[in-house]
Amino acid sequence: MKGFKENDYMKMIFRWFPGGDDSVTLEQIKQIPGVTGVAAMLSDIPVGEVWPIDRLEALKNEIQSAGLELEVIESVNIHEDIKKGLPTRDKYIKNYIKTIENLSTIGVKCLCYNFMPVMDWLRSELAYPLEDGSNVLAYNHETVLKMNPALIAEEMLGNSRGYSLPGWEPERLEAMAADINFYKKMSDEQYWENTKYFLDQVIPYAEKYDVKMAIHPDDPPFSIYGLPKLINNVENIRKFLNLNSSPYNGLTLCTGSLGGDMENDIPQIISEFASQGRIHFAHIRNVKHLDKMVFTESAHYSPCGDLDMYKVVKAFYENRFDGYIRPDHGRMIWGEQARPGYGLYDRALGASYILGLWEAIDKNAQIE
Ligand code: CS2
Ligand code: MN
Repeated sequence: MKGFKENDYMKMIFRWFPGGDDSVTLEQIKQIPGVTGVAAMLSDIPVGEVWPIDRLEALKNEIQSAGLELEVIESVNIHEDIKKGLPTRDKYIKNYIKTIENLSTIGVKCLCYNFMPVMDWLRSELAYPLEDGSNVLAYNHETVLKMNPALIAEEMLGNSRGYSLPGWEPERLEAMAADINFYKKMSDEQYWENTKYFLDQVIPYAEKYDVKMAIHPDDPPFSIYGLPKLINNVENIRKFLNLNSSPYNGLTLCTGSLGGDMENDIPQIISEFASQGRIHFAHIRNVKHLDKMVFTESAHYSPCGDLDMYKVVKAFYENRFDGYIRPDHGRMIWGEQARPGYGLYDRALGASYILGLWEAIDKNAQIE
């Protein structure tokens, strides 16, 4: 086995929001040991439009000036017409392909996206207090079902400490209630067909431009408001990857999203798909269940949550994972005022912890 120091396996990166929309700076990220790059996005480009090359170049230059690399784009969101399978989807798919070409031109090799209908991730609380005095994002299924879908956006944004929330674009929010009704009438199989249509159009270009597509799991990993779910358990992930068998049709393996369902065996899921070379990007975080479908996010350290982070990291290591890893959401600690889930301190602790596990597993492998 090759050594950790050669850094042939994974690259540790950190999510950063450009355009003054982050309390965390690139200079701070640069000081986290072992973090070499970022996952970023242009949040002001309306969903469905081509990401202009000059904007991407400027973003890359800004990141490189701070001594970091722009490794992953998280996310180029999918226009709702594509997910709905409307005739207008072809125009948006064409734009998506052009964006992939532009990403390739500036040297980005991995694109994270999701195919969740109507909304991106959802929580019932953005600042749930933990015993240690910190606060975290939390999910309670019953509370969510009682929330008025049309008002969710307002509630979420009202609690976001003034920051935009990734994946919650204003135009998407406006159409939310009507969209939910649309999907309620659509069969799951139709949704899978719409997904395959998108993949079959886009993946050949992802191959051509050498940009790996990495779909993010649905978060939470169970259906809400009658909306279809695709990426929430091992069977559905297999089904998704089989829709298009190219390795460019791959995953963002988010331990916390899949970990929302206590039935999911995360290390086993990682082993299955990493051994097939289908995981390109990993989000690592922990969750703590208070009940079935009721959980809080937690510190990364295994005893703080339900996931065994040693087993998680080992599953990546043993399958020679050579993609990107980032710590996912962290707690809000030490009085930090940042975007919910995306403070500096706890994510930096998470990155160091994951790197520590990786180093220990690697050094142990050398002497065996
Ligand atoms: C992220 C997602 O903040 C988060 O929960 O993990 O929003 C993720 O960026 C998207 O779902 C990927 O498209
Ligand atoms: Mn994630």
